[in-house]
Amino acid sequence: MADCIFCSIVDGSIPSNKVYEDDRILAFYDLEPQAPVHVLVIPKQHICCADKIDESNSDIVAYIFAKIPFIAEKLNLSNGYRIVNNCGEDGCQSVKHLHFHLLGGKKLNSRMA
Ligand code: DGP
Repeated sequence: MADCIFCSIVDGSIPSNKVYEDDRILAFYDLEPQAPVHVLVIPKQHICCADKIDESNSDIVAYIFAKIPFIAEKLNLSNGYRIVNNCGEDGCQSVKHLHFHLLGGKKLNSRMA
Protein backbone atom coordinates (compact mmCIF):
# COMPACT_ATOMS: atom_id res chain seq x y z
CA MET A 1 0.00 0.00 0.00
CA ALA A 2 1.29 3.46 -0.92
CA ASP A 3 2.44 5.64 1.95
CA CYS A 4 2.74 2.71 4.37
CA ILE A 5 6.15 2.59 6.07
CA PHE A 6 5.93 -1.12 6.79
CA CYS A 7 4.88 -1.95 3.20
CA SER A 8 8.00 -0.03 2.15
CA ILE A 9 10.08 -2.12 4.56
CA VAL A 10 8.52 -5.27 3.06
CA ASP A 11 9.38 -4.18 -0.51
CA GLY A 12 12.87 -3.09 0.54
CA SER A 13 12.55 0.60 -0.33
CA ILE A 14 13.05 1.39 3.37
CA PRO A 15 15.90 -0.63 4.94
CA SER A 16 15.43 -2.64 8.10
CA ASN A 17 17.48 -4.85 10.35
CA LYS A 18 15.78 -8.19 9.66
CA VAL A 19 15.56 -11.05 12.12
CA TYR A 20 13.33 -13.41 10.16
CA GLU A 21 11.65 -13.41 6.76
CA ASP A 22 9.61 -15.82 4.72
CA ASP A 23 7.03 -15.42 1.97
CA ARG A 24 4.30 -14.32 4.41
CA ILE A 25 5.87 -12.41 7.29
CA LEU A 26 8.83 -10.27 8.27
CA ALA A 27 10.43 -9.64 11.66
CA PHE A 28 12.82 -6.72 12.15
CA TYR A 29 14.27 -4.63 14.96
CA ASP A 30 12.20 -1.66 16.10
CA LEU A 31 13.75 1.73 15.34
CA GLU A 32 12.90 3.01 18.84
CA PRO A 33 13.50 0.04 21.13
CA GLN A 34 11.64 -0.02 24.45
CA ALA A 35 13.39 -3.13 25.80
CA PRO A 36 16.83 -4.73 25.34
CA VAL A 37 15.23 -6.84 22.61
CA HIS A 38 12.43 -5.16 20.65
CA VAL A 39 11.38 -6.71 17.37
CA LEU A 40 8.31 -6.12 15.22
CA VAL A 41 6.61 -9.04 13.52
CA ILE A 42 4.41 -8.07 10.58
CA PRO A 43 2.42 -9.74 7.83
CA LYS A 44 3.65 -8.87 4.33
CA GLN A 45 0.07 -8.30 3.28
CA HIS A 46 -1.30 -4.91 4.30
CA ILE A 47 -3.83 -5.13 7.12
CA CYS A 48 -4.21 -1.83 8.89
CA CYS A 49 -4.86 -3.03 12.38
CA ALA A 50 -6.14 -5.76 14.69
CA ASP A 51 -9.62 -4.28 14.38
CA LYS A 52 -9.69 -5.33 10.71
CA ILE A 53 -8.92 -9.00 11.33
CA ASP A 54 -11.79 -11.25 10.32
CA GLU A 55 -12.42 -14.77 9.04
CA SER A 56 -10.93 -13.87 5.64
CA ASN A 57 -7.49 -12.87 6.96
CA SER A 58 -7.11 -14.27 10.48
CA ASP A 59 -4.96 -17.15 9.20
CA ILE A 60 -2.00 -14.78 8.99
CA VAL A 61 -2.32 -14.03 12.70
CA ALA A 62 -2.21 -17.73 13.51
CA TYR A 63 0.80 -18.03 11.20
CA ILE A 64 2.61 -15.19 12.97
CA PHE A 65 1.97 -16.75 16.37
CA ALA A 66 3.17 -20.11 15.10
CA LYS A 67 6.47 -18.48 14.01
CA ILE A 68 7.03 -16.35 17.12
CA PRO A 69 8.56 -19.19 19.20
CA PHE A 70 11.13 -19.74 16.45
CA ILE A 71 11.86 -16.00 16.22
CA ALA A 72 12.10 -15.78 20.03
CA GLU A 73 14.56 -18.65 20.07
CA LYS A 74 16.72 -16.84 17.48
CA LEU A 75 16.66 -13.82 19.78
CA ASN A 76 17.64 -15.87 22.85
CA LEU A 77 14.42 -15.03 24.66
CA SER A 78 14.33 -18.37 26.45
CA ASN A 79 13.26 -16.77 29.74
CA GLY A 80 10.11 -15.28 28.23
CA TYR A 81 8.89 -12.24 26.39
CA ARG A 82 5.87 -10.02 25.83
CA ILE A 83 3.80 -9.74 22.67
CA VAL A 84 2.04 -6.40 22.25
CA ASN A 85 -0.36 -5.10 19.64
CA ASN A 86 -1.43 -1.48 19.71
CA CYS A 87 -4.73 -0.88 17.92
CA GLY A 88 -6.20 2.45 16.85
CA GLU A 89 -6.11 5.86 18.45
CA ASP A 90 -6.65 4.88 22.09
CA GLY A 91 -4.26 1.95 21.66
CA CYS A 92 -1.57 4.44 20.49
CA GLN A 93 -1.01 2.66 17.17
CA SER A 94 1.34 4.92 15.21
CA VAL A 95 1.99 2.75 12.13
CA LYS A 96 -1.22 1.62 10.44
CA HIS A 97 0.05 -1.77 9.30
CA LEU A 98 -0.69 -4.68 11.63
CA HIS A 99 2.34 -5.51 13.76
CA PHE A 100 3.18 -7.35 16.93
CA HIS A 101 5.87 -6.03 19.23
CA LEU A 102 8.08 -8.76 20.64
CA LEU A 103 9.75 -7.40 23.77
CA GLY A 104 12.23 -9.06 26.08
CA GLY A 105 15.79 -9.38 27.22
CA LYS A 106 14.99 -8.37 30.80
CA LYS A 107 12.23 -8.77 33.40
CA LEU A 108 9.54 -6.47 32.01
CA ASN A 109 7.31 -4.12 33.98
CA SER A 110 4.24 -5.98 35.21
CA ARG A 111 1.94 -3.06 34.38
CA MET A 112 0.62 -2.80 30.83
CA ALA A 113 -1.35 0.43 30.82
P1 DGP B 1 3.01 1.30 17.23
O1 DGP B 1 3.08 2.48 18.14
O2 DGP B 1 2.44 0.08 17.93
O3 DGP B 1 2.30 1.63 15.93
O4 DGP B 1 4.51 0.92 16.90
C1 DGP B 1 5.17 1.31 15.74
C2 DGP B 1 6.63 1.03 15.97
O5 DGP B 1 7.28 1.09 14.72
C3 DGP B 1 7.35 1.99 16.88
O6 DGP B 1 7.84 1.28 18.03
C4 DGP B 1 8.50 2.53 16.07
C5 DGP B 1 8.57 1.59 14.91
N1 DGP B 1 8.96 2.19 13.65
C6 DGP B 1 8.38 3.26 13.04
N2 DGP B 1 8.98 3.52 11.87
C7 DGP B 1 9.94 2.57 11.72
C8 DGP B 1 10.90 2.31 10.71
O7 DGP B 1 10.99 2.97 9.68
N3 DGP B 1 11.75 1.25 10.92
C9 DGP B 1 11.68 0.48 12.04
N4 DGP B 1 12.55 -0.54 12.15
N5 DGP B 1 10.77 0.70 13.02
C10 DGP B 1 9.93 1.73 12.86
